[in-house]
Amino acid sequence: MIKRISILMMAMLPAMLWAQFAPAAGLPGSTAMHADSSAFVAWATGCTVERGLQRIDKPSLGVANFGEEALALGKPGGTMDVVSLGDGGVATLTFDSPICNGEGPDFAVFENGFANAQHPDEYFLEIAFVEVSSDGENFFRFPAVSNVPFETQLNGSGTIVPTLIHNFASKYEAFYGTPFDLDEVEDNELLNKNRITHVRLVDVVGSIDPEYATYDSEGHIVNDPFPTPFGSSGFDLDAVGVIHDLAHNDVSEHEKEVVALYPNPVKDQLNVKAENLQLVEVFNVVGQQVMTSKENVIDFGLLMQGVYFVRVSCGEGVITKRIVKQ
Ligand SMILES: [Ca+2]
Ligand SMILES: [Ca+2]
Ligand SMILES: [Ca+2]
Repeated sequence: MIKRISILMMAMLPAMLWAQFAPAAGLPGSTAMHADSSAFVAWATGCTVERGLQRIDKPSLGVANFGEEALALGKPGGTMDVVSLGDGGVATLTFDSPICNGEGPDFAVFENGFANAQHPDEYFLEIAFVEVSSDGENFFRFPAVSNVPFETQLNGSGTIVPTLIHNFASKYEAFYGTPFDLDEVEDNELLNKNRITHVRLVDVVGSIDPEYATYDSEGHIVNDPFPTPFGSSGFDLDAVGVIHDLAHNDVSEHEKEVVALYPNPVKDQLNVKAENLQLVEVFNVVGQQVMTSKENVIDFGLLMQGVYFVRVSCGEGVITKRIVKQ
């Protein structure tokens, strides 16, 4: 029995070494999300684009010029309803309600990829890095991986198998969004994953020439169709769909779990459990501040009996809870 298991393990080893990411829309295990999915609760309502060159090594050709910013707003419209970024171009999107980090993916990006008629498992995709910000100034990139070999340049009409790329937008054909889960972005004190106000897409140049190349999170050159010396050069943004936002989710319920005040009611010592505790303020029922502390234990012993509000400032934000003193 043990021998049979080890043979099975060895048979599986090559597949484990060659990381396979989710396959194309319609295949088992695909993460593609159709534009009509009921998971989408909102769409981007603002977009600004800084166009990149049509061909980064030939500035005289000028910048990409297909489409306009408004075409990235609202629901996906497909092939022609896009704004083209050009080599290294950047699109920054905003939303009516901030995106928050709910269960699973939190938003999805739509591009206008299409299948290769000769090789149906391959797609013409122009990919982009995805970054998020909760202040519009500090942006944090999803760790993206490309296992597309980079010894030979994919030419301007080169195609990619979606299983080779992860956390790039876009991985899927038109009308199928690539989902992004905020849990996959590294935590940073300058990023509040429950209040994402901006999503940014940065075109992958795609050249394997080290002078112009862009690199994935593992330091590998990202091989992407190049050159594309025409108006629709680079990533073609169709839409960004929101799955979790503050208008549809009560993140205060989530925040309550990460801050605990006990016992309640309290007689003398109130314990404060919170990540990165910064300040504890105690208010009476008429809103007067009666105590402040930076400690995890608050002495209620001298306070009169009654109801108090304890405001905790910590890494998760500011949370206020009602405490009864006996
Ligand atoms: Ca999430
Ligand atoms: Ca394009
Ligand atoms: Ca569009």
